[in-house]
Amino acid sequence: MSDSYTPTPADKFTFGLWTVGNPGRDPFGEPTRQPLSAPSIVERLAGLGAYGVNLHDNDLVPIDAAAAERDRLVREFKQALSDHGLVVPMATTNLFTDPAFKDGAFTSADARVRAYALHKTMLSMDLGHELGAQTYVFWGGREGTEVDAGGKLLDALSWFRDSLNFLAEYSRSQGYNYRFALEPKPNEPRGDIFLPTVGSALGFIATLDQPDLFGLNPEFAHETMAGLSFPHAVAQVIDAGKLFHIDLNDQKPGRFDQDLRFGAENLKTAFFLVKLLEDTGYDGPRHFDAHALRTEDEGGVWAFARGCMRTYLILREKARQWGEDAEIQAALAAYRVEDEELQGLTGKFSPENARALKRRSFDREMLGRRGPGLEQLDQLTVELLLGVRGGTSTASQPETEVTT
Ligand code: GLT
Ligand code: MN
Ligand code: MN
Repeated sequence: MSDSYTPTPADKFTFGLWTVGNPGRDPFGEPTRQPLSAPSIVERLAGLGAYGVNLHDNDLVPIDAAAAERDRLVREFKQALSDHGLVVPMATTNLFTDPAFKDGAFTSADARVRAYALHKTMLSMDLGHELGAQTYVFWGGREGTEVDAGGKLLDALSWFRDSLNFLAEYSRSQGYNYRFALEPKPNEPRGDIFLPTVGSALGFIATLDQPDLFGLNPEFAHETMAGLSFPHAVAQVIDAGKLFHIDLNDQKPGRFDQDLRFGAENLKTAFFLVKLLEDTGYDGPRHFDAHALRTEDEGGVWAFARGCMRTYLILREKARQWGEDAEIQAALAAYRVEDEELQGLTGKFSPENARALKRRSFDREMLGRRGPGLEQLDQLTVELLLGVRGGTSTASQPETEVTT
């Protein structure tokens, strides 16, 4: 069945091979689903209206594959992409599964591991480029510690910086011209991961040799795990001109990284996120870094994938209705008090503006008394989301006559 919430490639929805391909393993239990081959994932995602598929090197090519095996897997994957019209907008390196990386990759205290991490990442960047990827993600899952007795906190930041500078130069020297996106996460699998939040990553980028090549890949679940608001984090990333990619999913605060179906848990937050992305004209991929519940069989996996995309499209439509809802817009206009003269004085410093402001008297009590109407504005938003306002309201539909 197709309706106006059926995705098309123009919506730019992407999934990782590791997301729909997640077999349902967790730290306490074995996989509950059969592995899916990369070409079969491409075929199914295309059938659902996705735009692209992303991958780690080892999602496609096992870490110990011989050259002939690698070439066959890459060839078959490329064939599936061209048969089904899917693209690979983003690639990344698995620097977390192999035991060699148990105490970090770029930030390992062992110089041999740091060198191996660079070696593996360059080969993975070669693969990503061969597949057409333009964004390269760094999720430093193992870059962190459980104990700080090793005394490497400052060294780790410096090793991390050297590695990113090295790889940015490698990209340039090869003509790959990747844009790099750092993905912060506060913890898991490490007790504490370096660059734990969006704010930390933004601060770190400013210390790199070529900061313009680096941006963010913020993830809904990761900021939520840190007890932070994802729309607030994304707004700061947009303000900095650094939204290079985005990982959409959902999460209960205070839990392990759940990677739930987009919109499964925090619908209102998801709504304001979609509204932010759409209002600000984000035109990159909407990547769902989530996976089906471990309870599900393969049918559940495709229901999950379809659900992520449908919820995004439904929220996008809700955001449009919100912008056209007269009562909501009136409440919004009342909330945001304009004062041309004062805005003229505060917008930019000049000695005259400063003098005029200092001379000015303010009715402080009146300012404190004013109720800005946020309860009403938020309730209108909730009612719109619940479908009792505007086009979806049954109350506003004319009654149909029942003939017997
Ligand atoms: C891993 C992690 C994700 C990252 C992926 C990219 S791998 O699944 O939980 O948040 O985006 O390396
Ligand atoms: Mn996650
Ligand atoms: Mn992610």
